[in-house]
Amino acid sequence: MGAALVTFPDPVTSPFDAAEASAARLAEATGVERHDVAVVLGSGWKPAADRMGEVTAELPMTELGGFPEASVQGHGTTVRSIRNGDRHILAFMGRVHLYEGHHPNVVAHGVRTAVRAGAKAVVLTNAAGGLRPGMWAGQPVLISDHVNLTGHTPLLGVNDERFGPRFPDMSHAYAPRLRELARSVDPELEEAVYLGLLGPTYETPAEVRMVGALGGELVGMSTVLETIAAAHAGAEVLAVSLVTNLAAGLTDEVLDHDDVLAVAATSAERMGTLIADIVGRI
Ligand code: 8IG
Repeated sequence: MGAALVTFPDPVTSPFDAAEASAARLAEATGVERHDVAVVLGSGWKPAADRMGEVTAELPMTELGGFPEASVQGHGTTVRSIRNGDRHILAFMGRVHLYEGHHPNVVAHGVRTAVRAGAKAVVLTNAAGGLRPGMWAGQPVLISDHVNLTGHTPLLGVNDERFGPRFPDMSHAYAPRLRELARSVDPELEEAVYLGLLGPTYETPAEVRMVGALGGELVGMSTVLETIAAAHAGAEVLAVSLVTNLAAGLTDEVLDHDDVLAVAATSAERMGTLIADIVGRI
């Protein structure tokens, strides 16, 4: 008799089972039974992880199962378990994007794993283009709401009631309580509507005008699917964009990812403190 072939649940066909299995691996690998808060660190936000407490474990995301191989991701993204007082923070040191060719359920797998690992709050960070007059490169902005124009959703297919309802309410997707808490940490934080596109191109000038006409004040290529998955699963979401450029067409400058990263690097220190302070109070 051959041994039974044991396969890891597929986040595409069994997102709940995959998240449950990854959460179990996380508990085993970190020795932490439950994580209280999850943080997803996007471009330019990684230094924030160094300010959130004592790192008690760090492992490649691929070790949890359900995440794309490192070769596809380009570099080995890790996940950290961080102790802050009596809190356990789960920090993803990067994310998976739709434009890399991944299924929406793969994009949402980290957030779902965090929720199954116990996280009641999910903090999402990203770099984004800013459209609202007065926005400046290096400015952190709270996301108050979103427009999902990616054309995708992590809720496609048969709904798994173990996560949440078929038709989740999204009127408070970005938790008012957490936004208030963030503004109590930094009263100068502005709020804006984030419009999510597939990418990977930045917008043409006509597309920037479209984004503005549709109510977008920030534009980017991430976050919206993770917010949908977290809200569906009943977690509170806080999301912060670092404005790294004025959206194309609003300036004469050509958008370059290196410029985006340079702005992020300049702001890293401040963003780290901001997120650490917020996470410490959630
Ligand atoms: I950073 O201007 C960053 N990410 N779609 N547009 C889109 N994504 C972005 C932008 C931008 N800047």
